Amino acid sequence: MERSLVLIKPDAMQRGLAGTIITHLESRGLKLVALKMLQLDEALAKRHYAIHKNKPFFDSLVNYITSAPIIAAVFEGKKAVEAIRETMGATDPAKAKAGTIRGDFGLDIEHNTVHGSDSIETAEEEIKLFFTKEEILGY
Ligand code: IDP
Ligand code: MG
Repeated sequence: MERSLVLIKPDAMQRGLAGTIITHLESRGLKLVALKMLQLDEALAKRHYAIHKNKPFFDSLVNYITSAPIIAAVFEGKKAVEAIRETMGATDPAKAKAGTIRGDFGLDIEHNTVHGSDSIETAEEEIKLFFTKEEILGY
């Protein structure tokens, strides 16, 4: 079964949206198979967002994602990667459809509430950054 990494970002944690976001994803039929709360250090933030290291927003993004605790989760399901991206909505909340997580709760293109892996390959790499095999549970 396909898996994807979800991060509930600092802006969502600070506004008490963690439960709402998890419920939203569970309601889509996605199964929660791993979960932890942590505050990213700079090294892990830079690894997670390595693909963006040459972007003008990279330093600001690392600053933001390390600014408060986050929740990291693995969701499993049919076409989980695509289903989560669809449920999250577009990167820029101003362009995200109503009813999507970012469309309803995102503040701006940086503080956009939630992260979801963008492909099956990326998901596998990202999950490994946050979870050991033993932390991913079957039920
Ligand atoms: P995604 O999260 O929808 O996959 P990416 O392009 O991979 O979007 O960007 C990663 C994260 O970087 C975004 O979720 C957002 O927090 C931040 N970001 C993306 N584009 C911008 C920008 O133009 N300005 C500031 N932050 C950005
Ligand atoms: Mg991305």
